[in-house]
Amino acid sequence: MHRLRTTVARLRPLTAAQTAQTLAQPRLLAIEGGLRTFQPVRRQNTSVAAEPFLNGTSSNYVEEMYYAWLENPRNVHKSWDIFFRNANAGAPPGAAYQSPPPLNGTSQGLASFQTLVGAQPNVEKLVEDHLAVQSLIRAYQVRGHHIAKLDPLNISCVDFDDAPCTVGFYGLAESDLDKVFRLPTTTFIGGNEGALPLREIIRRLEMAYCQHIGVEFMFINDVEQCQWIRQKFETPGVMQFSLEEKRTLLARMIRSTRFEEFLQRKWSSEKRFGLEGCESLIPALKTIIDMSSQSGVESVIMGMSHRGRLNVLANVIRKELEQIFCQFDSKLEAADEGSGDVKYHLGMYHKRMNRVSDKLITLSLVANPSHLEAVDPVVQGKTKAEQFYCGDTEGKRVMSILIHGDAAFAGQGIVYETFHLSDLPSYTTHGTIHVVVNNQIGFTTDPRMARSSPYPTDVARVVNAPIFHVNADDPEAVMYVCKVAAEWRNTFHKDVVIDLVCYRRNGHNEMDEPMFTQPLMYKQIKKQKGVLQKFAEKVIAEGVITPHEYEEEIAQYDKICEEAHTRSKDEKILHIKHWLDSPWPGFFTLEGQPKSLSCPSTGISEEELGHIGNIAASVPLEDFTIHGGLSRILKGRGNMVSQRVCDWALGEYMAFGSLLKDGIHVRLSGQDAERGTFSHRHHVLHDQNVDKRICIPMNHISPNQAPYTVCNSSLSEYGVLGFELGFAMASPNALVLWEAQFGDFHNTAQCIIDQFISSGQAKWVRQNGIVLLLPHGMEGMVGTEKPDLKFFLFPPPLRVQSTRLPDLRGFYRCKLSEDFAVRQLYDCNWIILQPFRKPLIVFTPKSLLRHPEAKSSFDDMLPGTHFKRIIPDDGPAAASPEKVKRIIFCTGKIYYELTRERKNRGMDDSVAVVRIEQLSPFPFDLVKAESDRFPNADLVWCQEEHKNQGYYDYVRPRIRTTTNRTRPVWYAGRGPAAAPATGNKQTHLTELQRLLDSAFDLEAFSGKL
Ligand SMILES: Cc1ncc(C[n+]2csc(CCOP(=O)(O)OP(=O)(O)O)c2C)c(N)n1
Repeated sequence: MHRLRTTVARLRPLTAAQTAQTLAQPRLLAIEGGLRTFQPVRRQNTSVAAEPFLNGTSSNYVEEMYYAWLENPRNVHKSWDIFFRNANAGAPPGAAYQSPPPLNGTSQGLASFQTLVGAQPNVEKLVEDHLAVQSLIRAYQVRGHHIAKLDPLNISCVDFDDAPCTVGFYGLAESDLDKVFRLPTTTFIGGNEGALPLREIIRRLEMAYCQHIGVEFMFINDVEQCQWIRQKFETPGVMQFSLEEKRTLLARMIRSTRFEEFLQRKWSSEKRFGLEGCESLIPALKTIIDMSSQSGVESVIMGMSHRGRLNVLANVIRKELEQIFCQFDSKLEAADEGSGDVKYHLGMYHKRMNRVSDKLITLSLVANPSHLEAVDPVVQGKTKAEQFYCGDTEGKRVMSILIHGDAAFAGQGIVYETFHLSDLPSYTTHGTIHVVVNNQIGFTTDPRMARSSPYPTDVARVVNAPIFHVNADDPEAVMYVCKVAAEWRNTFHKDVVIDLVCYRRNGHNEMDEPMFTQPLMYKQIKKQKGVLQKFAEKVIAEGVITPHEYEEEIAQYDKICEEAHTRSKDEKILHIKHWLDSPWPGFFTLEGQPKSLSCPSTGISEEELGHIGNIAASVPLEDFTIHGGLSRILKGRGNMVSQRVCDWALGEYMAFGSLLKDGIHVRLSGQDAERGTFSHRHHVLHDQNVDKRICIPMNHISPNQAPYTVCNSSLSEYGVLGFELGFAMASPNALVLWEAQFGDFHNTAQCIIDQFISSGQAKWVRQNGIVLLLPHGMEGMVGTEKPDLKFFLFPPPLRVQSTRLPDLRGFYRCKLSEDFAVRQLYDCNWIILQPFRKPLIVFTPKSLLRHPEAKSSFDDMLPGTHFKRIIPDDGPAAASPEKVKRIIFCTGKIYYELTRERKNRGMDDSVAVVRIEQLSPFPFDLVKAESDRFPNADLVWCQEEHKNQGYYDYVRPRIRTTTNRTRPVWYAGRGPAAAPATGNKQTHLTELQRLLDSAFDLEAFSGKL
């Protein structure tokens, strides 16, 4: 009884508010294979409120009874039979049931009671007892995990329930334990039995919910899914394994454990972030992969941090051991250029036979930076892309697994952002399996200081993902939850979390002393028997394997490691490119070289321009009513096409449309990207009369075109940019663009820019052609933040070589080699021999979207044309260059202010304005040509951004280099400031006028050297 008392005390029923909420929702009830919907209001004619025993908590139970009675009146107790008969016969509210008379006498009600239902036992008590049992079952389902034995150390200090409650909560007593109770359809503990004694009910619930597995799922608002999970964990005897399965499990535990031991023996003073304390991660992942492969998955993409990564590479992905071991040799020479990365960050890709399913499977582990969890959205994007390219619209062939640390999972906001992508149509990967290595510590910080939620996994509840907590010291329980998780994903294609509750046997890394900060925890850990040893003892006792066989298995794996270690000594060169997570077959020559070093013309034919332009100006669907304002916009586009000019929006159409026509997939994603934040794009048209009917004209360009994906994203930068970067990683033959709402918001995704976009190639020899569209420009009207991108926040590698002309062929001889620009792109990051995919960051316009002069002629887009790295002055200044007194170099929208001011001042022939369109790599060759063209001019850089926030510090040394530092480069612009812009329109205009004044004052800089 004591057990019952404590258990029941901790399993409190729902609060009244929770109950009311539950009842307010229509629910599905599974009935003999079919589904039927019912409303919370009973079908009986009798009013619920009028029945004295029917309250919020009882209505579930009554519904159960009612449906059972509908199937067969004999299914329920006689008292219920009479009650439902009376109710269905139209007994008035309150009359279908009446309390039995008090024992000590008669009452007026007795006569009518007997008339209605005949002589009854104590029906009220009966109902209450059944309700109590029902509540108890539900309480186990909801909160059984609170009392499950999840912590191998038994030190968890999570206090789930401090409210006072007693066994009386359910009205159950010891004397009820042997009474038989009918089981509701919301439990599977009965197996084939419909009723059980209370004692057995509790025993089975304890077995299902309170052993080494804690199942958190009752928050899921889908009855079918809850029933599915109940069945998986409640059905008696469901967790059983064949001899073969146990042997495989043991073999995997041996590999996992002995691998770490081997590394420790050989390199005891090297950091490896070992898995000791959570060795069951390896069989866990392998079980998920086996199950998924059996159900048709062909590619698994994984992301994880440092903990156990080498072990995963060795024993899950099966990277050759010698390749791993040789990474410990610090004298090994790198064959590839770039910085390389530490061994526990590198990625991997491997195709192999899965022995359980007998099917081929590709496993990849995405390279990642130190920044915990940053890789999560990248993995999701890559997974989505692979699904997209193989036409896997339901996630049946490609899936992702994300492995997390407990502290990082709870602490890093990117985890939440990634979860919120999980069910969005253009971002879903149709279910991710998350595995948390919950070693109950983050570096030196205890969970009670590291999170406010009881579990590190609570973040997953926002997307209704079931969470399976499991004691990682029980490999069988781990294997079982992994099987269920894989089945869950395969059935519902939704995220699921496995929380491996474990410990960390060593410090954060092998050099750290954990006793400084967690003395008691580590005293306990020192006493803790290793999980392999415990499991081996168990299976030997069960007769699954003999001690001799066990020893042999260990010796065999140790030998494999030793032999690989010997081979690793022969490795003389470290090839980072052997650690690629996303190879691009066909993109390289067989030697891994770029197929071509020339950049073809990006121009397209007049006919194609006209065709795409007309699509952009039309609604290609019949009977589709667009908004009147949009009709005007489309008409305007039509006019531009007939005048052979493009504004930015039409230019975008030409670029995307021509690629699509050539079979290249284009994907544009970002907040409000479909319409465009500034209402210029309108790539998705909405029928004004039919709800959710849309038209994407870009998908009507040609019958054989590639599909165009344009999608509004969740309001996230870090998550969505990471996702698109991952998408772009999967294939070089696609244009993947991410657009920030306003350019300055990119800095909430700075980690992706710094850790992946800027340095990914140098660290991981991995190319990526992601394009960032960042609306930028100081308009003086939308507050202090919106206008400004801080140029200095962008890829530092692209900002090198400021004082030295790049040593590229021909340049020193001042002969402009044709492929200078292409070579220069290759050379960023100094990785010359890679194929040509570079991230592109475009500072896109805002007010220029509608500026009448910001248009380009079709002539600039015809075959033979290229992107212009600079746009020279072609006005009166260019006609007589020797008369020009000043060259103003600039970039972006200030050009239009400058030319307007120049005209107003009548200085068209004395001042040349040169636009630098490609800031990085810096177009030294073309800038040099311009400064040479105007030999008598002084050189000025003009920018609208504040001095410390724009480009001046970047361009000045470079422009000076083009003149061999013989000519100074003056500055015309705002002074330094902390905020990106003033919030005051008038101040903005005054600042602007001041900078224009100095730009055109030909005396402004004289004598200032
Ligand atoms: C974004 C980020 N912040 C801080 C760190 C430094 N750091 C490295 S590991 C670690 C603790 C991680 O704890 P947990 O997620 O529980 O994983 P564990 O190391 O325990 O396996 C910290 C704080 C980091 N790598 N990344």
